Amino acid sequence: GGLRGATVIDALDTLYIMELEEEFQEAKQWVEKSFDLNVNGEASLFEVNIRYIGGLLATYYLTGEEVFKNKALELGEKLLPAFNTPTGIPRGVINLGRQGTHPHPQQLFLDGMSWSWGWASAGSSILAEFGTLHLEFLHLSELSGNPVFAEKASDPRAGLPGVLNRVEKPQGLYPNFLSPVTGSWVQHHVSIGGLGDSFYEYLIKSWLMSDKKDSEAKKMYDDALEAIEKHLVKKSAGGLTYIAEWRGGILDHKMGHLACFSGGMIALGAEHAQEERRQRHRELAAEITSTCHESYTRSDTKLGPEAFRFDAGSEAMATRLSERYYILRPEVVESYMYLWRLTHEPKYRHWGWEVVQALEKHCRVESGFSGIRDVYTTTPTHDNMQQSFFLAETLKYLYLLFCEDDVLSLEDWVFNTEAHPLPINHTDFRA
Ligand code: DMJ
Repeated sequence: GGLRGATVIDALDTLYIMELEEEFQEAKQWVEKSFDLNVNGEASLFEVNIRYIGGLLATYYLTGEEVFKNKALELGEKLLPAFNTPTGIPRGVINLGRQGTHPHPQQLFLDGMSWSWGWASAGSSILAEFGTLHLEFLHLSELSGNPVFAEKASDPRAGLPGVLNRVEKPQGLYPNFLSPVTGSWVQHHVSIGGLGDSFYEYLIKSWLMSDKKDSEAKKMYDDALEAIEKHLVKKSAGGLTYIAEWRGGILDHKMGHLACFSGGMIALGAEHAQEERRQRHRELAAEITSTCHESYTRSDTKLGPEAFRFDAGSEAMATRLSERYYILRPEVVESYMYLWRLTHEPKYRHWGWEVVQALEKHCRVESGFSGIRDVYTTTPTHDNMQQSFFLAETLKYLYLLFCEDDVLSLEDWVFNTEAHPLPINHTDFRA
């Protein structure tokens, strides 16, 4: 169910940046003529925001063409009912079509237009979902002149509810599940990978996008990173630095592929850290990126698994059959791109090139690229799926890794969590 055309919209800015004019025009025509926003069915607030709104906004800023702005604003308005909760923390799922009906009537906390994921504990909202709205929503306010978007995205931390600042954080860490009704944590699972990841990313990027004015976001980022360093950053017996997950006080010595974005984020944050942290964070970013590179080089395909572990004698390798797949994810090359731009150490380009070759060798199929089911075999089978983030992120970050620094300069742009560039904001739209 839900919106169609994720690949077309996620790829728009990549096509534009790569100067693929014909393909871009074809995609634009699809947006003009065939993109239907009134679909009845389940849509993820988070995915609609990062892939569709992010993609449309970035394309608007790059091209100045009104159609992209208008569609982004229209979609943004359709997401607003999800924020209708006692705490202002939005629910994860929304129906963009007919109001008052939904496909899963048995689901909890239904209010007719939005509801919580069936799989998330007790009707909770997810940190990486409600914490990944700020960049796009501030731009929606700026472009529409309507502050409602900025207010909604800011409420969890800054606005009247301010739940995130009030709620007690175990050891300063942010668990991944929060009740949008009571504003308390529903489970004590902390992760810088899936379910947590882009919450941290949007704190530092909100501050950067506000032209360094959103000091609250910066402080939350600094404090969160301090807690992560203290409680989750570990070194393996073989000398590899990694970020573990935390389950109610017990460490799970596992890093998801998703967590590999953190090398880039920490490197970006380090440039703006206080003197005493700067060098330490630069080193941490380089070490994590190197560990993620190890997860690639230790496989037969030279592509990394969905998750790798540091237990039972294992180092940066998947130990479970269910974690051996690679679905064209971008996080490792994303970190290479940031580390290259910030250090200009040639190894990051070499590592990126290894990925290009591995993708060509193992993932290229007749009609595009496909994920693979097992990175630890030289003859992997394909999963016959090309995720939309492959065009939005993986290929864009690889392209930027080999461009000059002034192509989407980090001085002028922040990338949303789906790699859609948004301009650094010089106005005052912060709630
Ligand atoms: C992307 O949709 C985004 O980067 C998101 O933040 C996490 N997962 C995928 C890519 O792996």
